[in-house]
Amino acid sequence: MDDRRKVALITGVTGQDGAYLAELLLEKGYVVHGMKRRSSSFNTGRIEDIYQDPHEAERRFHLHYGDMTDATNLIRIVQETQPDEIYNLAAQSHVQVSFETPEYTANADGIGTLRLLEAIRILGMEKKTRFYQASTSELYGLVQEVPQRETTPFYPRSPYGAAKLYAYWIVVNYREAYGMYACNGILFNHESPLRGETFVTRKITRAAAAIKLGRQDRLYLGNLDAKRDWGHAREYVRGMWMMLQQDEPEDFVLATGETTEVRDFVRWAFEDAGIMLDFRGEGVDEKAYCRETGKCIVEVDPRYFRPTEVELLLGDPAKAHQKLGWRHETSVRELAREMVEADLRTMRDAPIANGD
Ligand code: NDP
Ligand code: GDR
Repeated sequence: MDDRRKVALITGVTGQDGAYLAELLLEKGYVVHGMKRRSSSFNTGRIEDIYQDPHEAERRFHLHYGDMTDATNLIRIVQETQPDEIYNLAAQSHVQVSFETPEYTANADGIGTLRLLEAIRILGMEKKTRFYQASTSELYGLVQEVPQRETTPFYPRSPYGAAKLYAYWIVVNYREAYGMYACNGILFNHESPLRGETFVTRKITRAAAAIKLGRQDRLYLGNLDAKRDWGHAREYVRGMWMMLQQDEPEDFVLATGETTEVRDFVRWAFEDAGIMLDFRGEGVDEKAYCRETGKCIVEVDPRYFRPTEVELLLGDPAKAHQKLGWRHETSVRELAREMVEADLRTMRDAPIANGD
């Protein structure tokens, strides 16, 4: 039975997108292999629902230990799993953290992508295996054109963006040099209740829930003026799969075509938690107060400012609409509500850990 099923390998399966993609591919009948890092504590919380006991006879979901910085182990995993499709989602994906760990970020996100492509080539699988690369709207960085589309020039503004720029071009090069079916999905920000706790949307929705439940007093944030094109992760992983089902490999932007200030996301998330906010002041002096109690709830802390910032992201998903038939469905307003409701539910049942 398994012989006729498609086989996928997902790096970064324990992350937000990895979890949604694994779920989607299992629904589609794939055998799914996921690569996870060894960690001193459990890091498989997001894939608990699809985890299958290794003793199950009809198992279609398998986990392998691996790391993007370890070439021999990538070669072994690709050889053992013989995937029809590889989704390279593994990355040190936090932009601000990349300023503190630039070399590691370049190694995992940039050279890691090369290692995986080389694994395919060394094993002679260029014609068998299709490759998806998790490229990013961070490539656009300093605004060159709005809205940003596949042809917009890149100008990355962080070690993360620069590492992903290398990955983008090495994917294009391997496609052209070796005829590989390899695609870049240039994805704008996508969020969900599974979003990492230190990305701004989830940091905000968790804080809104915690403050509502009386477990936290204040939320400290950085640049409230930044604008992002935020969509729902579940819908974006569907686009990744679609990119690998075309006749010819191409690069695609996935975005909603709408942009929102961080400040507005804060306002909506707190509103969904039942707290109306008034913003006063500007820049580092900006604060938000609870309309009902007059208490200061949100404060700007310059330690969250980035040495170089990406001020405005707004994507043009026209090519994905036309060629893939992909469209986003959830609005950013609905996304905020879903995330706050999920955080309220989880927090009512469990204690919270601090984090920034
Ligand atoms: P997450 O940070 O949630 O997940 C990243 C995954 O990569 C985790 O499984 C993580 O493992 C794994 N990972 C990190 N470093 C390594 C390494 N050295 N070796 C092996 N695995 C590693 O990211 P998302 O799911 O949000 O994003 C998926 C991909 O898409 C990333 O490449 C990201 O840069 C890119 N992207 C994301 C966008 C978004 O808005 N979410 C937009 C555009 C691109 P662990 O769980 O152990 O930390
Ligand atoms: P981003 O996401 O950098 O766009 O990268 P993030 O949510 O971290 O930041 C979005 C914007 O919010 C501003 N901001 C803050 N950000 C964080 N994390 N914490 C804060 O306290 C805070 N205050 C304001 C940021 O300055 C920024 O302007 C995400 C990641 O998923 C990348 O991997 C992916 O490639 C891009 O999205 C597309």
